[in-house]
Amino acid sequence: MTVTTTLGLAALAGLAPENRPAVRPGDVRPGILHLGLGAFHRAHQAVYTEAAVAAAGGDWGIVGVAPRSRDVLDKLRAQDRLYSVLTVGGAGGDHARAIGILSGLGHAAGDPYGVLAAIADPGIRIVSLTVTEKAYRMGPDGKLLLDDELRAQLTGDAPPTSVPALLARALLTRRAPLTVLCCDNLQNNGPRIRGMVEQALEVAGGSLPDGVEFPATMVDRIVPATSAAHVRRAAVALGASDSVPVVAEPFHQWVIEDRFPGGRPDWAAAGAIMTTDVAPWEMLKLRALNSVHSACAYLGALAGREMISEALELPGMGGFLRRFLADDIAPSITPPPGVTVLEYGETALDRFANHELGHRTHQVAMDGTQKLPHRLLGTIADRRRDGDVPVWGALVLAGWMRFARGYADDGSALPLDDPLAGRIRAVLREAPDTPEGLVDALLGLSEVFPTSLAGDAELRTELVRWSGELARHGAAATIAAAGR
Ligand code: CS2
Repeated sequence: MTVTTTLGLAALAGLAPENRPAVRPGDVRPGILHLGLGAFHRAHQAVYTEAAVAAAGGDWGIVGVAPRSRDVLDKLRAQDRLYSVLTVGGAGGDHARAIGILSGLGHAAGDPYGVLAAIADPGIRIVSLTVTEKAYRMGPDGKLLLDDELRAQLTGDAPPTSVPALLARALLTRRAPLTVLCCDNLQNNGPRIRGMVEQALEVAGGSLPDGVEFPATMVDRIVPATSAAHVRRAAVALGASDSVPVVAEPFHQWVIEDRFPGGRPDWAAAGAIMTTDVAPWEMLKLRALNSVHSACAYLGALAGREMISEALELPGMGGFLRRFLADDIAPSITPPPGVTVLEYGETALDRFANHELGHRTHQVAMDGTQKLPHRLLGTIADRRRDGDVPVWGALVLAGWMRFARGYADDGSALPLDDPLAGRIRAVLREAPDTPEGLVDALLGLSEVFPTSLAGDAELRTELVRWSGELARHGAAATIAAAGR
């Protein structure tokens, strides 16, 4: 099927009613500035916010700011700030809907002062973020990782293009009530970002003004990178070609701590859970979903599986992941009322099995040093505190360690896409290529492992044992045995 129309305001009237946006770009005045215009934001918070405004009104248009690349910005501009969300793997097949909640666009790398001016506008009452773990420039203890360049950005000697500098420089002058809403997969994300911003402000020569809140959130929707095939499918489902569609699973969830001094959209009207305590949700999601995702990614990539859904089909993978959930994860967390870890885990496994998503193991494997402390190391530390050896969690960690060597089991290269890739390569160059050498070298990364784990002899033994199994038998056979 050939689609001849291009998405834009002029194309909306020709779209099927169920594919049209719930609001038109420009009709809603901006109230939110969002840093991080990637696929996840566009398939999650933007969709919730559009539905909230359609249901309950309010000036809550989103000014979308791209931190680095301007590619998406230019394409969105050419489409009157419209894009579509293609939902795949649901009962009714592909479904695409245009989203019109973007009320403005900005570019942090190209025009950081424009972004500061936009945040200073009292009409903006929420600054939300999806910039991934590494952009916050925090160590595992939540301390700001200050280098000369970041210091110069904070003191005003260099343009504030990084996230800590944008937030700190904006808050030096911003007075009206404001909420900073972190929507990244960080443990205790709101308070953690607050601590980072306070440190950044101190370097910038200021302090946190009154009336700024940092609520915690739990965000959830699987949103893989959009492939060329997804672009073609989105055009067919939408009835117009879109150069920047995002693809997502049907499932979505958002739990938000309700502290918004400057007001907020009626997200509950769009299905979000507004609560006073996000922690049990956040813990559940990081530990029982994200860590299981990482397990599929590292062990699947080692076994040569390209997609998460294919990794899940490795013999024994399901059995192993269920043991990981039951033996290591469930005992270490208290889920929210009415939810069990095992049922939640089963739902996560069903979601990972969605073949239509085309979610690559290499994508989820990215940034392991930034992700694992939030999703896996807490489970391991809690089990060790209880005097237990988290056998399956150790296999996942050993999987990451072996992945970090840079080779799959068939000898093909694996990408080490991680801000600490240089450090990892350097320590591995010096280490003997043995299970002990690998484990000791990587446990020695103090940016990742707290001393309580790095110096834990029993944990080390377990990691060395699994590393040996992976080296001798490969990931596929190791998983087959673990899941039997
Ligand atoms: C994934 C997440 O890439 C990853 O690390 O585990 O992006 C995951 O898809 C989302 O958190 C699901 O909400």
